[in-house]
Amino acid sequence: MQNVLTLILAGGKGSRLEPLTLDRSKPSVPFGGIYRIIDFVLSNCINSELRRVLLLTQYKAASLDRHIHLQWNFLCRELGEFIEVLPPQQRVGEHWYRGTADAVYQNIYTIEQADPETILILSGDHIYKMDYEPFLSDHLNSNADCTIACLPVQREEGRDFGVMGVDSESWVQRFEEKPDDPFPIPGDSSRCLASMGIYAFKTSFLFNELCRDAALPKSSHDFGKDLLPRMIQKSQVRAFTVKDDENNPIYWRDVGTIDSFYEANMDLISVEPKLNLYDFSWPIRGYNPPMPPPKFVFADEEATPPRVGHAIDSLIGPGSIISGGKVTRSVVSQSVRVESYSDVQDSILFSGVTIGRNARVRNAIVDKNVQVPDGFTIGYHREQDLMNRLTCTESGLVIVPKDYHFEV
Ligand code: ADQ
Ligand code: ADP
Repeated sequence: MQNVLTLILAGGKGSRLEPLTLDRSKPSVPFGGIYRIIDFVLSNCINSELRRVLLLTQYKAASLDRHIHLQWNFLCRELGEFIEVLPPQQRVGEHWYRGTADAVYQNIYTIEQADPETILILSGDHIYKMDYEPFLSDHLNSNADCTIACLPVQREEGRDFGVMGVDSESWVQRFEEKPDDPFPIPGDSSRCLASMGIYAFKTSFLFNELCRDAALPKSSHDFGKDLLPRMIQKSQVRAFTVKDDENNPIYWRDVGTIDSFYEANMDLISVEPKLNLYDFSWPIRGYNPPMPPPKFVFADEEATPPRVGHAIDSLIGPGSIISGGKVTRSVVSQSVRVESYSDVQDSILFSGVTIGRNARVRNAIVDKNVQVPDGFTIGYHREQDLMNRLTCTESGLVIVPKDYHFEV
């Protein structure tokens, strides 16, 4: 792992996650109560003993930058360990990053300084737990120029990914980025092999490919669209199917839409979640503020009217107080207040949210610092939610943007 430099592509706009990404990039969107999306890939790196990490940012990076400086500042530079944010510096050309390959190309001098033998490229947008060691070992042992991590997915889902065809020894024969009609895995007509956007490269090979691509005027300078399809023509590109300890494909989600973001959060509160945060052998590091444990007060079902200060089937973050209100099947961040006689169901509340007395909230994602006024409802009357100019999805979710003020 000493000779590996990890680059995390963290510049994605995440427009399909708006309004959650109006102020922040997709990797810094809060997730699962105390985490940001980026915390999953960074935790995977630390747990896999990868301690030389550069994050390539671009779009609205202030929130991500602050998060990294506050929460991921424990590595020791003197020992050659770092997690460092590289904002676009326009050092190689006069433009911002074009595609993902261009983001790497523009930082080629910084990468050279670390002098790695292998470059691991990851995406900052995904929710998953993965030990990168078996993947990197396969890459080194097979002497591949490039190895792509992949998972079998349903064929229709393949339209959102790079899809690969491999021979019996896992060498890639074919690669198409987001094909209209993804080609199946031989012998398994319902599924195809999707790229996870995780690549291991021999450094010298990657540098050559990046320099060649940079000179091509028609290239969009993207790994999936340009470099990988070109590379498989003449190089040794390998596919590695990622499996868990029981030899099953791992849980991995690109939470690219509001619906997939919501579902991945809701998975966490199921009794047997697909992504288990309570597996202490693979800790996910989140925001760890000096805050007291969550508190639940005023639970009196005998009172008239009954007061029910409790939460069930939910995650509740530190510093939150459920004070006479009821929270069901919800993910609640830190420093949230749920006041008396209120009712929160099937919702995600980001930090600093207050749910006023007698308010009712369901099927909602409420972004930071929103005060839901006393007696207000969200998720019950679509017309009222639309009138308040909240985002309403076809699936019935309502999103309240950060710092939104309700007119009362
Ligand atoms: P997409 O996810 O569609 O497909 P893209 O939107 O380019 O590809 O994002 C890849 C990663 O790069 C994300 O983490 C994003 O945040 C980041 N990123 C995007 N543009 C960037 C830029 N200019 N600078 C820095 N970072 C940037 C890719 C592959 C597919 C593969 C899927 C898996 O192209 O082949 O199947 O990922 O999700
Ligand atoms: P966002 O809306 O994405 O939270 P911020 O810039 O407010 O954007 O927060 C980005 C990062 O800074 C997060 O990691 C958050 O935990 C941290 N942060 C924000 N405000 C504070 C604060 N007052 N004290 C400590 N950390 C903070």
